[in-house]
Amino acid sequence: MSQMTSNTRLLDWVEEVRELCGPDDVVWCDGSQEQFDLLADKLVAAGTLKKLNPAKRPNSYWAHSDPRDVARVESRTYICSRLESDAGPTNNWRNPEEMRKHMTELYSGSMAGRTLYVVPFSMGPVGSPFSMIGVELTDSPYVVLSMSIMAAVGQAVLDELGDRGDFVPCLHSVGQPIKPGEQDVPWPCDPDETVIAHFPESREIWSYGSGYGGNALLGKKCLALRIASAVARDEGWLAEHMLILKLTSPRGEVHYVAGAFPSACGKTNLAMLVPAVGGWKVETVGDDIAWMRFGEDGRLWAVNPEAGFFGVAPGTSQRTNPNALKTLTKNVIFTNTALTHDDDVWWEGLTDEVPEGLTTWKGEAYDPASGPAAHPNARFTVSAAQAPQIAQEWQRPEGVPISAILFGGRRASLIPLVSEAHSWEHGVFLGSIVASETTAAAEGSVGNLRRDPFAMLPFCGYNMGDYFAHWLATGARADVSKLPRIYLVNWFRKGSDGSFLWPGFGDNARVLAWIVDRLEGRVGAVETPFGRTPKLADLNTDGLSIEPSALEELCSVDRRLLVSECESIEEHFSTFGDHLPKELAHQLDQLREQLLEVVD
Ligand code: SAT
Ligand code: MN
Repeated sequence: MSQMTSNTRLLDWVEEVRELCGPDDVVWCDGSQEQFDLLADKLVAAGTLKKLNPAKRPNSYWAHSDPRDVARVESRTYICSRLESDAGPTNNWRNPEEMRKHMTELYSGSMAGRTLYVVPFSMGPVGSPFSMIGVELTDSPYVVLSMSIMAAVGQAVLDELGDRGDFVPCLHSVGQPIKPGEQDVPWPCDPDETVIAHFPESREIWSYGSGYGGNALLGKKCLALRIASAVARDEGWLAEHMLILKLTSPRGEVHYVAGAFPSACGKTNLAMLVPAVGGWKVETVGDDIAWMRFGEDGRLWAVNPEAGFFGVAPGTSQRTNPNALKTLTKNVIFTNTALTHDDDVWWEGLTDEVPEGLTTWKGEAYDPASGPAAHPNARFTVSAAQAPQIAQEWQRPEGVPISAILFGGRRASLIPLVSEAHSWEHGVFLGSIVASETTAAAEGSVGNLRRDPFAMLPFCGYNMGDYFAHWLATGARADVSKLPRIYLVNWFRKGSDGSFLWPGFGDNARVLAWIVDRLEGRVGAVETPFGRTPKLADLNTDGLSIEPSALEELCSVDRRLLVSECESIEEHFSTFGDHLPKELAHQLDQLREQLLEVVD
């Protein structure tokens, strides 16, 4: 297909990349179903995709990657700002000119024997003033298909771009040119040379060597978080790694809630939650990214810039996330799950029994002795529009007004089930100290805590100390009475016997219900060092078998454990040097004062 735009910046850039990378031909993606199906057929013929059993899962495909290319590679992800201090202590930094030189060498001839696809995409609905347009040039048809699910792509985006419109150039090559006479492999990649580079000042993304997920679908983490966070800082809004859900109470009150959780804390499950308490309804607006800005009414409005879900399959089941299973019945690309004998997919946790005759994500006959059947980071890629629980307003250009923001981590001790921040500033402090334990930490042990502020550690496109300051400034210029309230939540608290105190999943709706009661001014609270926690009688426990002592423990803060927590926070804060806002140091001082009270 020939070009479908007269945007000269785009045309010049495509030509420049064609000369550099040397593909055999150039194909423009129009976003049509015909083109999608043609590419899928081509990938089936090449062995990259397998068509799943249409009687079981219509129009769905299974891919299994090179075993060396299975996840994002943070160690090879760079923020290439002019100044190293603008990337900050949590990012890898390279001088932009040096990086361009290095990657230009990598890209030279890298698409030989392949097709260069031009994928115009819009993060956010086409035409919304809040959307951002990108164009991904890629030599991976798998990426084209995935991008077509995760974003609006094609001619409508080019029409919106027009002759002079601006876009974020996103260059991607799997980095495995096909030499004359050579056979292609099903999953080309170049793991030894993989680089994912972001140029926040010129708003460009260059990715080389990986075909997987966040390394290759450049609209997602690269554009909608790393580049967008830098743009948001400059323009006075927030680009966040947050779900957005719509909550309706039995009284018909509607509240929209945003939430940031590090990976493996059940963010997708929460976004798609089926409440265990009668009369409550949760609908999904987004499961991964929220762009938030103040509306004319002074409230904070959030948009989900994505059009699909790129979720982790293992652990997804009828018990943990029935809505996800309903969403995955057709039109899905699965990557690195296991394959059943009758060409359907399976993963650990989907059923208690392991089906006979499985093929593993590596394409081998399943043998329990040689690891899981599905890769732990196996993914599904599916359009959000076909989710039964999608909120009708999920693509509203102006977004939804946020009432509450949740920050959560996986903490076996200390952090209560839920606590409400005293103020925006206190809430920013709580967001800045979000942490997750990689294993069940011994009481008081903080050795295996990973701080993941705002769940943005791998996704903040600039100095994270400055990012904290940006959050503080955002609150400071708002009408306080209209700001969302901020909550710290922890579904993972353990009792002395090492078992979870809280059932989680659908029962997390009980915590959401308490938050709504707080927002509506119906209930009081108890002061703790981390903010206000529920009076136990105010938590809806109908139908829940939980000991009162367990509830009490869940909502309590063991002040003795605060000693090591404060030390750990101090160490975490010290990494930001003079980029740490003084307000956060002050908040830590206030937390320390709680210690003095204990000693007294
Ligand atoms: O691969 S992605 O970055 O899109 C998903 C994730 O790792 O969180
Ligand atoms: Mn994510």
